[in-house]
Amino acid sequence: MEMERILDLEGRPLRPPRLSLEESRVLLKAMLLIRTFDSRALSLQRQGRIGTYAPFTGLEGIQAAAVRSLTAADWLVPTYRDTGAAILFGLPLLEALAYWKGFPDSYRAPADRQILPPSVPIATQIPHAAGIGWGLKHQKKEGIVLTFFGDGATSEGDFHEGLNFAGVFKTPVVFLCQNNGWAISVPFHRQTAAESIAIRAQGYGIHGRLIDGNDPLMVAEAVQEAAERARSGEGPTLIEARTYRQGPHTTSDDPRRYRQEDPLETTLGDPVERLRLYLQKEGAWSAEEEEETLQEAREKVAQAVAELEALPRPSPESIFEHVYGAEPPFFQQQRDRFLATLKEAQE
Ligand SMILES: Cc1ncc(C[n+]2csc(CCOP(=O)(O)OP(=O)(O)O)c2C)c(N)n1
Repeated sequence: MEMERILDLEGRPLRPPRLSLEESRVLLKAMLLIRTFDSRALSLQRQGRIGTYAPFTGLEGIQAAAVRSLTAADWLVPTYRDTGAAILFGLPLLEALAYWKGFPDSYRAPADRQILPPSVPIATQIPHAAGIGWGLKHQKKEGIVLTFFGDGATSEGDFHEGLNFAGVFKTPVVFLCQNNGWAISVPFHRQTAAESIAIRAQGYGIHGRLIDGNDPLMVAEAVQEAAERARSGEGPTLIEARTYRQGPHTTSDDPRRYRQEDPLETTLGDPVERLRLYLQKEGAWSAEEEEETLQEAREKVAQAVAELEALPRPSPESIFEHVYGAEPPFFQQQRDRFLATLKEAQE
């Protein structure tokens, strides 16, 4: 299976893209917004103003290009790495930041957006996505599901169960693997002996596609086509988007301990840079426009940070909220013990 790409590393189109120049400009602006968010969030963590954070710099092309195919009828099923996708699908910046600051009732989507809370246990969201897709089909509702996961997630049983189920029941789901080459310190070649993740789609009887994830025009096209297939009843697609995580796995990780030089960095380049070069060559992007976009993005993020820091501290027992609809007795006992320990410590 060949990796598909539209833009080369210098932003030259190898074939005419499906996206118009105006659509590509909107895409670049979206990528710049989430890149600005990501670098600000990383600084906030380093300053002790939010908790652990999972950066996505280098993956903006995938996240921004993928969600542009979603409508209000659709569902986004993200992981901890997909804050950018959630923001661009409508999650308020404040909700995203509050999640990383540990507010238990954060990451709330607006009423017209269906975004699941980010999945931290690896791959558990894959069967959720398959199940939501099945539910939509069963209830004859319009709408499709887009779920993200990493290369490491494909070694979990949940990946097999989710894709197998989706294949058998032809659920309207786009399974989007952001293969960033690493699962923390484990390199991709230790995940599978298969030549790619995309090729494994064959084993599930579903459509598979291997694409350059640092080529935002390619991602936009592949996800749009997968979304169209899902909407027209043709079932799920597994897309493997090859990419490179520029930062650490999370802020608790130091990649220099396991990753010195990575060929992915040079063979895939930077998604923002590639789209920018393309638009500049087409005369559709200028340095002034970039500065304006970044200025606007910085203001939006600064506003959200100010709102975040004005929020009242959540009470310690709020970590017990939103876990069960009807609380079982052991859970109530846990809370009582927790509060008693807290009181003891305070005294
Ligand atoms: C079930 C489970 N096992 C282990 C972990 C610890 N863990 C957190 S992230 C991670 C690596 C995931 O790698 P990948 O799926 O490639 O996603 P990436 O973080 O690279 O986006 C692991 C093993 C976890 N969160 N959940």
